[in-house]
Amino acid sequence: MKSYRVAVVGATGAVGNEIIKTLAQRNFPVASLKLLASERSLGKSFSFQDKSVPVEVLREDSFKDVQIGLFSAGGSLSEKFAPIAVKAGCVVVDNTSAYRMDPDVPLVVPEVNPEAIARYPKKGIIANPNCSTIQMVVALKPIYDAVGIKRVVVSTYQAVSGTGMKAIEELSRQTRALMAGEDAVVNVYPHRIAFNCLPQIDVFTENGYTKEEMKMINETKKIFNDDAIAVTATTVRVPVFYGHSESVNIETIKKITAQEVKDLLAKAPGVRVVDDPASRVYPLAIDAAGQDETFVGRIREDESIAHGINMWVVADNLRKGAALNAVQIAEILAQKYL
Ligand code: NAP
Ligand code: 12T
Repeated sequence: MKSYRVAVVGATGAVGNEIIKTLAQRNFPVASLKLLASERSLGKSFSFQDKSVPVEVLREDSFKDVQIGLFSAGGSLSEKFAPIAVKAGCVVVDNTSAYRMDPDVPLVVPEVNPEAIARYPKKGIIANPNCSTIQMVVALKPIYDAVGIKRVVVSTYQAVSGTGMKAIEELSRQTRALMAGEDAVVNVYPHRIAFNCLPQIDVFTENGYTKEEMKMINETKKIFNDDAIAVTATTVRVPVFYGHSESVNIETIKKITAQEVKDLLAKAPGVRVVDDPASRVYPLAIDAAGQDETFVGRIREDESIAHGINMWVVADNLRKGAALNAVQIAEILAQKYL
């Protein structure tokens, strides 16, 4: 079996850390692993395949001899270093929003549009979608194929780990402070996140939506290669550490019953139906954390319209929402193209 020289850019971050774990858990054929971060991380190391791998500082010459680069160190670093890596002969799987809407860069969720990977040679970059988009389209795909989708209305309940290590620390520090009767210090988010819900993820755009909401709208159309799907989104940060939850309302083109949706999703790749209201069983963020699947429950007909379905979709935002999806892309790349 062939094996590959891999680099993880942003290795010390919430996503990078999960990428290292995912490569090991899935036995990705790694010939050599290079871990890259900022100067702040010099001296750190991670264990991989029973060896300790030191973190190196990301530099322009970091990509000599690297075949696959998994990037999650922020958009501006991807803008600068992805083209440098490609020039050195590396294929980049980018987790940031920098290239997602570039028409020459495939935006891929393996359960939905794996065929798009074939277009990677144009720029040498494959984009990983936003975490909230990924889990939604995994759950929409079987319905889209069966009866068509006219419109989606989604509201999200997003975990702080999506923002990175500093936000995980902020929620725990604020919670501990408030429980001890002290004041909560606000650094990462515009307002206190402990015991609160923030209807703002990322910055606002001119139309009054946030960037996170516009990512869900635009990325969904690109992944399905269908500009006719109407999507509207409200994205909300909640005081949860791991796992994004979503209320998804779907207007289908042809009629489909709730039972038919359950049957379709039960055999869909990457999906687990968790839906037994009589026993109070439905997907929960605390159960999805650390898992690979996208969990779907509360599947029911929207009785306010002729062709409507409601469902509740939960996944681990750092796994299927980021690291796992990126490693799955790398697996297809390795098996079919490298
Ligand atoms: P994080 O925990 O804050 O980690 C950031 C990582 O980037 C760290 O490894 C950090 O290294 C590194 N970094 C920062 N500045 C650097 C520099 N100048 N040179 C080299 N490395 C640098 O954030 P995260 O949650 O892992 O997210 C990282 C990025 O991934 C985000 O900006 C976002 O674009 C993307 N992301 C995508 C999804 C998705 O939806 N698919 C989800 C979450 C995040 P140090 O430890 O040395 O500072
Ligand atoms: N602001 O990759 O804060 O576009 O949860 C992912 C997660 C941006 C992204 C977050 C964000 C992205 C967040």
